[in-house]
Amino acid sequence: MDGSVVVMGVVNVTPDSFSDGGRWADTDAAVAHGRRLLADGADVLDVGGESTRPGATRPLVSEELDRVVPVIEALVADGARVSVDTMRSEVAAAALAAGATIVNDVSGGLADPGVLDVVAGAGATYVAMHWRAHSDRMADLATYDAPGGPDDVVTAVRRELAERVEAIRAAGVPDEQVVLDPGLGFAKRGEHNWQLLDGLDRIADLGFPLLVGASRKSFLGTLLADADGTPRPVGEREVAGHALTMVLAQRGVWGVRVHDVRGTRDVLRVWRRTSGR
Ligand code: PMM
Repeated sequence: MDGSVVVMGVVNVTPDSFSDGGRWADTDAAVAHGRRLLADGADVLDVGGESTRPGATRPLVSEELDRVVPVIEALVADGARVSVDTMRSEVAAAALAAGATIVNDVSGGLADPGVLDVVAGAGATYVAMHWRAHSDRMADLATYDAPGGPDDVVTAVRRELAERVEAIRAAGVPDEQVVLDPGLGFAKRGEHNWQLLDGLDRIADLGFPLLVGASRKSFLGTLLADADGTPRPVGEREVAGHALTMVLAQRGVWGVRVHDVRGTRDVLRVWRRTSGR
């Protein structure tokens, strides 16, 4: 770690992830990618077998298990700290049995409340992300008041995450094991993501560490659009993501979920060297 920002490197084992085009779709390639991220200095490898891109179809439970379990086993054997990016209790349980220690649930327990019982039973760390619906419906639910309104995106996300915290506590997961995530891009339009980043302090005052995943997301592509409005392609958003990592480190986030671990490490070294940490 640099200073105290956890770098979570993304290992998508999906044929259709928007950000890496499914290049790591088979086990060996995903393990090799995870090893590279580990060598680059990832603190945690986040292994996921379900794409959440808009319009993606959900894999069968058996497909998701086949994708993530062998990758987790191999990376844990290498000494990696592994999280599993899943909304399913069966997958969370199998991943924890395979040696993962963190469950990263983009639905915060809404898609399958059984995830919370699995996490409580295993004593795992739980990342609860703000989410409203699966990707086929989430764009319709990106409805919030304008900033400053009674139900602006910061107020709504804060309230809905607080409700998740109540469910997490009710399942018996101790507060010390919980990390919250505002869920950039999930039932949020571009402007909502920027408003959330502006209002991150109000999410942080719920009292939990925050993880933020901005890496390669489309709101960065829109920010960097050409003069004719063409968004910057996914592979050319890295510098903007790194700039955001610097800002997030300054704001005291617990961790960042990123694709380019090496570049993120560089950013955090500069930040640490200049921030007196
Ligand atoms: N974003 C994606 C997937 N999983 N998990 C957390 N906790 N936070 C995120 O912002 C998040 C996530 C989608 O991005 P990807 O397709 O690049 O993995």
